[in-house]
Amino acid sequence: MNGADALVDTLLAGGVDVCFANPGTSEMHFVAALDKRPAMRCVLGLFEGVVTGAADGYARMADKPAATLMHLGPGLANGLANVHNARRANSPMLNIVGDHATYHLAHDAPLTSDIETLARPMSHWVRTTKRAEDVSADAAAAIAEARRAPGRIATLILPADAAWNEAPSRIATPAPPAPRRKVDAAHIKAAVAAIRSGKRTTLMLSNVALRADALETASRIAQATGVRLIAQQSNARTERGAGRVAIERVPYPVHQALDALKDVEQLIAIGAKPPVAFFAYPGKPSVMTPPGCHIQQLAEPDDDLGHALAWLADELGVAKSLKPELNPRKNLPLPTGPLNQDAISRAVAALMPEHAIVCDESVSSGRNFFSYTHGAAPHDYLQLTGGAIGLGLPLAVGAAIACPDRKIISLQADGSGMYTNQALWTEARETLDIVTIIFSNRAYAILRHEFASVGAGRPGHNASRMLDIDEPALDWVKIAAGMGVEAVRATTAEEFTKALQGAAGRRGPFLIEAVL
Ligand SMILES: Cc1ncc(C[n+]2csc(CCOP(=O)(O)OP(=O)(O)O)c2C)c(N)n1
Ligand SMILES: [Mg+2]
Repeated sequence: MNGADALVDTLLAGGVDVCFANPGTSEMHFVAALDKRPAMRCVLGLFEGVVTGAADGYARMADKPAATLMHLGPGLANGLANVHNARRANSPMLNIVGDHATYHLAHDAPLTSDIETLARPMSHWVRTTKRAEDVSADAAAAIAEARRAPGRIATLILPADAAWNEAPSRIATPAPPAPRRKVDAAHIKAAVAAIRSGKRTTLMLSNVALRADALETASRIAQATGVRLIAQQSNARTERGAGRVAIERVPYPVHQALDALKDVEQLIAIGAKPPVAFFAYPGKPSVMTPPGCHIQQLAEPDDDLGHALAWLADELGVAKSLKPELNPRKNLPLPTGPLNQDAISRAVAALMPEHAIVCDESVSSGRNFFSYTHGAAPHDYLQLTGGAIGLGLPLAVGAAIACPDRKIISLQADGSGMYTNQALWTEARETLDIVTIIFSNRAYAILRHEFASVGAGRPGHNASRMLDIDEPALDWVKIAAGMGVEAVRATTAEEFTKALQGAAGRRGPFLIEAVL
C-alpha cells in the first residue's frame, strides 16, 4: 500500500468514484493505483479545461464531487478557467494535482512552479501532502471540504514521493457533509414584514432554490402574496419545462436588466446574489436594482433554501391547499424557413426528450431559448456561471457521465466551442449521449455589441480581425469527424429539424453545425 493507493481508497470510501484526468510522469503511481481499482471510472480529457469543466458538469448533476487529476502547475493552470466557473456555480470539486517528489524541488527542474499559489484564487481549500502517511487523512479532509454546502473547490497537491512511499493501510473516512444551515428566524420575520408591507417585492432565487420542489413553494408564495419571482442571471442548474414553475432570469444586457427590475421596491435574495451588471459600461450603473430599492439577503447559497422557502410560506399563512402554478405541456410547432436562433430554440423546444439536460453556452444566440421552452418536456438547464468561455462542451461531458440515461443537449456558440473542443473526443471515446448544436455565426458576435456598448465606436480593420472568426470558416463537421463524432451541417430550419429528430431518436454523440 503506497500513498497513491491510500488516496484512491479514500476517494472511493468517500463516494468519489469518477476521476476526470490528464496525467503526467509525476502522477504515474496515482495512475497505477487507479488502475488497480475498477470501481473508479477514469475519464481522459485531452486538455485540462475539459477535465475541470467535466468535473463541474458532473457535480451539478450528481450533487457530489468528482476528482480531477492534473499535472503540476502548468496542468492546473490549463484547467483553471473552468475551476473558476465551477467555483461560481458552487460545484463541489476535488482537484488532485501532482508535483515533483519533495526532494526534487530543490533542483528546480523544468516543470517546477508554485502550485499552491496557482491554485489558491480558484480554490476554497488548498493543501500539499508531503508524506505518504498523511495522504489518506488529507484526502478525507479534501473530500469533506469539497462537500461542504453549497459545494466548494478543494485542491490537494500530491508530490510524487508521497504517492510512491509506503503508507499505512488504515483508510480515513471523510466527515459526512453537515446539513445545510437553517436561516435565522429574524430573517424570516423581516421577509414576512417586507412582503406584508404592500411594497412591490421580488424574490430573487438561485442555487438549489431553482430545483423543482423549492420553486413550487416559491410559486405558492407568489400566488398568495403577489410577490414576483426572478432567477439570478446565470445559475448552475434550473429544473424547468412542463409541469414545473416558470421563472425568468435577470437579462444580461444592462438596459434590459434595469428595465426588468425598474419597479422593484424590495428585493429578497434567496441563495442568490443581488443583481449587478456583468461589466461596467461608461455612464451606466453597476447595480441593477433601482436606487432606494431595499435588498434583504434572506438566505445565503449554503443555507437550506427549500426549508427557508417552506418556512416563509408558513409564516405568511400560505394555505397548504394552494397549488403552485405549473407550466402546461405545449404542443410546439416545428420551425420552417431560414435558420436562425429562434428557429433553433423552437426546434429544440419541440423535440427535446423527457428529462433532457441542456448545457447552454450559446452566448448571444440562445438569449430567447428560455422563453420558448417553458412548455417543453421537463429538463434541467445548466449555464455558464463564471463568464469564462470554454465550459459548454466539457460541461456536457460531465453531465452525461453523471446521468447516463438522460439525453444531453449542448447549445454551443462557435467561438466558445473552440476553447475546449477536445471534449468531443471524450464524448466519442465514452459514447456519451450528447447532441451538440453549434451556433455557427462565425463571429465573436457578442463582442461586436460590447464594442459599441462600452463606447468604443465602430470596429475598424484591426478590431474586426479580433471579432470575426470567418476567415477561414471553421468546419465543425470535419472537426467533429476528426474526433470521432458524427456530424451534419444545417442551413435551413427544415434541415436542422431533420438532423435534430435523427439525433433525438438515437443514442451516442452527434453534432449539428447550424450555420446562421
Ligand atoms: C476565458 C475567456 N476568454 C475570453 C472571453 C471574452 N469573450 C466573451 S464572449 C467571447 C466570444 C464569444 O463568441 P462565441 O462563443 O462565438 O459567441 P457569440 O458571441 O458569437 O454568440 C469572448 C472571446 C471570455 N469571456 N472568457
Ligand atoms: Mg459566434
